[in-house]
Amino acid sequence: MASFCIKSVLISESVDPRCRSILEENGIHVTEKQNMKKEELLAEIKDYDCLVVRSATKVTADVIDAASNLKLIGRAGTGVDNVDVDAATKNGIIVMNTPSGNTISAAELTCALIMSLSRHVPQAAMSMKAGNWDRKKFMGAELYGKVLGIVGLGRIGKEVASRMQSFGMKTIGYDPLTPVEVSASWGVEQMSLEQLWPQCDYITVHTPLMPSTVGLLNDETFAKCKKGVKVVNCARGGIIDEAALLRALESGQCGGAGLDVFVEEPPKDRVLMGHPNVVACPHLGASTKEAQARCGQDIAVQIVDMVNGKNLIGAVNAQGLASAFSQESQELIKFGEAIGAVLQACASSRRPYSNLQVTTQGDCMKLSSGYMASAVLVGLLGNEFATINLINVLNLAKNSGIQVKQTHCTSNGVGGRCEVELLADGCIYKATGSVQSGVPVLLKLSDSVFRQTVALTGNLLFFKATANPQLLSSVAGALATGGVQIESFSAPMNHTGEQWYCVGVSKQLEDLNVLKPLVTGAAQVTI
Ligand code: 9EZ
Repeated sequence: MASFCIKSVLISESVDPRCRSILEENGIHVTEKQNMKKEELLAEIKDYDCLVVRSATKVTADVIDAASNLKLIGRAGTGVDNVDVDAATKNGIIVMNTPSGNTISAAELTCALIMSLSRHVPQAAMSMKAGNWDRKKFMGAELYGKVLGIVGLGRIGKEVASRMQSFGMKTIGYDPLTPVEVSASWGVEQMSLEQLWPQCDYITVHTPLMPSTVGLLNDETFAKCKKGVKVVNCARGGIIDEAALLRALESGQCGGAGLDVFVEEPPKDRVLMGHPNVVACPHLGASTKEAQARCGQDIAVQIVDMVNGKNLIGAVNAQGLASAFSQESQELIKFGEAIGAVLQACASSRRPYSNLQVTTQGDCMKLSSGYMASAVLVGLLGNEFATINLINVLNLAKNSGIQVKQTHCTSNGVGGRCEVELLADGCIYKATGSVQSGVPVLLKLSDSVFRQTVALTGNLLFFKATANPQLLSSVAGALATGGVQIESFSAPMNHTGEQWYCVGVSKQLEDLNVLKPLVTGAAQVTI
């Protein structure tokens, strides 16, 4: 996609130096400016194609609105909590994170907190520093033979499992996305949360924060746990409800909590952290040299791979578009945009658009089935929204009341092709085309099948008329009078009734109305 050409990157925080060098080795100009005030960032950001941040830069809607050239926001880290993803999506900006760079560090800190809870190491160390020698107070329990419940079995949950298995813990878990056989192959027995709660001596959460995971541990679920259960949250603040946790600690229902993350960071209310059975860290999950180095490198490699059309990894707001960034897709996207532009020209000022149906057919169109409707919409709506692209076009279409339907069917004899049907102000416009030898072509417009395929490039004039002996010469005459030369011509196969014709022309006709006495419909487009 031409619009994802990235030439300049602003790094607004301390990110591993390999990030800069990887970007520069790939011909991207990098500027590093740390500790900018908001006003400075607002002024600076407009010059760049891409912004790379860690956690300190708050990429709010006003920053995004000031960023007139921005195409990509990259976060060197897991999650995008400091980026307004909705505002970025509206502006057609991809938001990307590095989902795997922190995995080992987050898993290791989780294990450190589990061990701290079993042997009271932090409390004992504080007691020693305070001049005490208190051996009774810090009686612990072995992890060996105890049950660890792992809620969320992604990368981090899996690494926690293998580490705690080496301590002889039994690992059970739950995840809505990981198949039972997959987790079983790493020694984690999956079950429902209802079955899991009462079995656990320890529970650790490794889920994203979303409506279904806010307060996953709450008054109700704590009540289903073993008395004295110990819990760890190194994932996101709020997965364990903080007020319910404090109540469970006070009643003894919860025997201890290891917390690295909080609803508010830093937390103003210190009561929870002050509880003697709470071991808390100031969000240190990713705070290792190795994780920072990996995330810095990962974000640079991901940006370079995306720009080179090799791969799309870590994007959070370009779902279904991954295949659009491959080299093979560039022609298919151009085709979709071209056919959208043809329909836009044919529908002229007929509004509103109410329905768009895009049907891809055959193996060579399969790759595009995830984004073809978006590509067509970019061509169709391109004149109406200044900053339209594949990232934001589905949102724009939805907000304009256009129902979009996209289907793919395996080839039924015909080669790869794409049919598009547009309902505009009650009128149906249809176009069918494909990509032939790398060139987007139109095969059919409404019910007119072209005898020669129409290459969708340059200036095209379409007109609808009933065949008659004077038709072509009179149209040619009108074009000549307008100073327009004919470069190609495509006639319909069928000559009965009203049919569409296409003329490749040297430039657009200044006034289409000169064709009015000769034809029943006309449209022109430049691709
Ligand atoms: C939700 C989840 C895990 C969970 C994990 C992931 C999308 N998603 N949801 C509820 N990756 C446990 C309970």
